[in-house]
Amino acid sequence: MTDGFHLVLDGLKLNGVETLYALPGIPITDLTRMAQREGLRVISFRHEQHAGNAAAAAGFLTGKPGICLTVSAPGFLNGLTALANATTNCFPMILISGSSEREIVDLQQGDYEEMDQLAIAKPLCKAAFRVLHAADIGVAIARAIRSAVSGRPGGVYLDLPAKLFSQTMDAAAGKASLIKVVDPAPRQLPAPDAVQRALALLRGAKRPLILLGKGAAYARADDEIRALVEKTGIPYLPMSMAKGLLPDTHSQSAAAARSYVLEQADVVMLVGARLNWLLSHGKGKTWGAAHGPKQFIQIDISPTEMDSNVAIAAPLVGDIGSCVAALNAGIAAGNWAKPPADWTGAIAERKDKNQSKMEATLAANPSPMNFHSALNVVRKIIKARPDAILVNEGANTLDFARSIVDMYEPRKRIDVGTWGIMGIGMGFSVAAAVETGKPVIAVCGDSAFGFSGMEVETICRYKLPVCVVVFNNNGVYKGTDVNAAGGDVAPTVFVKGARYDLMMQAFGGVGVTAATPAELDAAMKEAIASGNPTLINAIIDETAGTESGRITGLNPTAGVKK
Ligand code: ADP
Ligand code: TZD
Repeated sequence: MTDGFHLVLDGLKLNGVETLYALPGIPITDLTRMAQREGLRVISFRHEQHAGNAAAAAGFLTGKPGICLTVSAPGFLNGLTALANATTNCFPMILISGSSEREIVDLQQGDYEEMDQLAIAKPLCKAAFRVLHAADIGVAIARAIRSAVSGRPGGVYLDLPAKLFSQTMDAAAGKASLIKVVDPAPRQLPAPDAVQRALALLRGAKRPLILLGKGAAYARADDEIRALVEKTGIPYLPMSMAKGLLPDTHSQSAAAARSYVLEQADVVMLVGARLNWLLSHGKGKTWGAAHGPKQFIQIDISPTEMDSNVAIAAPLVGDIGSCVAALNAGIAAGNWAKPPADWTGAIAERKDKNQSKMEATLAANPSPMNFHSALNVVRKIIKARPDAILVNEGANTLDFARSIVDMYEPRKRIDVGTWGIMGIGMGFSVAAAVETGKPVIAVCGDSAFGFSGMEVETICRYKLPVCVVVFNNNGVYKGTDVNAAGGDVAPTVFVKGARYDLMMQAFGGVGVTAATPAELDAAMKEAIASGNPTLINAIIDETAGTESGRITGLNPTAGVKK
């Protein structure tokens, strides 16, 4: 005989799942124990949101759905933020939650942790399934995996009521009921006429631009994308998580002339990037409305992404690997002329000017440190260890790191993503360490770090090579706000001079304070060389930075006297 517990584990193992990001409790405690016994790795967290974020990051980093396992109602809800965030970011993950008895939940008779979890999860993920019979577990796992990774990736919810786990069935029939998913993320070839339309538009461009998004990083078409950029000679801009797809030091990177190229380009090819708020919806001043209309080519696996904000003249629907390969074949077949020299020359000129300005700012050594002088250290550390993974959250800490810290390899930068969500820091760091075995550097604002700070215990418990650098400027954005009415401190201000380093020490990790770039450099080098869990409390000038970083204008009261 077999039972629900074993069928769940066997179904996951059959599909190559190796790690569960979990938090035990009724009714899944035994499932986590059995999982360990069956050879799965169980990474047990202190709060489900971080287990969920870890599963989401694992999904992005590996292309396979990361699995998060939680208890019912409150545990499920804690994991739900991560599931919704994964779906928003197009990361594949599966949230598996135990749930209470259907008969009692549906009659609202007040079961232990009663909640209609399936109904609540549905609008927040790509697909949601509930399993009532042990014989259906195999089908449910197969559908969950396929839903998470096929087409546009996203989050999937799997509801497993407590009673399911102890249901028994014949072992041979149970084994036969499991499904090994064949080709879970099938290639989707673009239509030949759509390829020709895109090529024609690109060929006629005077000021072309390629925009690489995190979909391009996720697609693992690194060589094809590099070939496309280099064969066409078109300047490109990476979105934050597409940094490193080509090294940021690449001569065709237009990142240091971002506003100029967005404003001036006449044909823009989006590769796995949406025209959402992060790209000013493709219109307005940022996009040089005054310089005439632009034409867009968009490569995306989701057909309904097209025309979401502006007209897409050449939609190219398919997986990025197949689409870019088709473009490369078309380019190789014809006589391809590089973009006009006045375009690339004008970009180079602006890049040089902006880069020299940046070098001068980075060279300054103010006391206390500011974002620039501290990030200059991180920049050099990543240059020396391009295989390290950079996790990044905060406001100013995020914006400045994105522009200052060059990335050299694909999928080495994971951050706040489409929602600009705080709290991904430690969950993402745990997954990055577990899934890749590489050193992880988490650069977090002090507010951002606070959302997941308790997971430093998890990092210590599993002895993960994570170096957390908390940019401590005493508050949300800055530490200088004053409550005009007196009394309590202002809502954005924290305890001054907080010792985040002691949090890591509390669990046996290394905790250090760094007040200068030299101290930060030494502490980071030591952390990476030793692989020991480390938290560096980097003291940053509390007057540095701006409210909300670069998106200060999104505050509804921007410009209003407060
Ligand atoms: P960014 O924030 O970096 O601009 P987005 O998350 O907005 O990126 O966009 C990612 C896009 O990539 C989504 O529209 C998604 O449908 C698409 N995408 C994800 N994976 C693939 C893939 N393998 N092939 C094609 N498109 C993909
Ligand atoms: N809650 C969640 C889940 N996500 C958010 N983005 C916010 C609140 C609002 N918020 C931001 O957008 S940035 C930020 C908050 C609270 C923190 C900024 O302070 P910090 O970073 O200390 O992390 P800097 O670098 O000092 O600006």
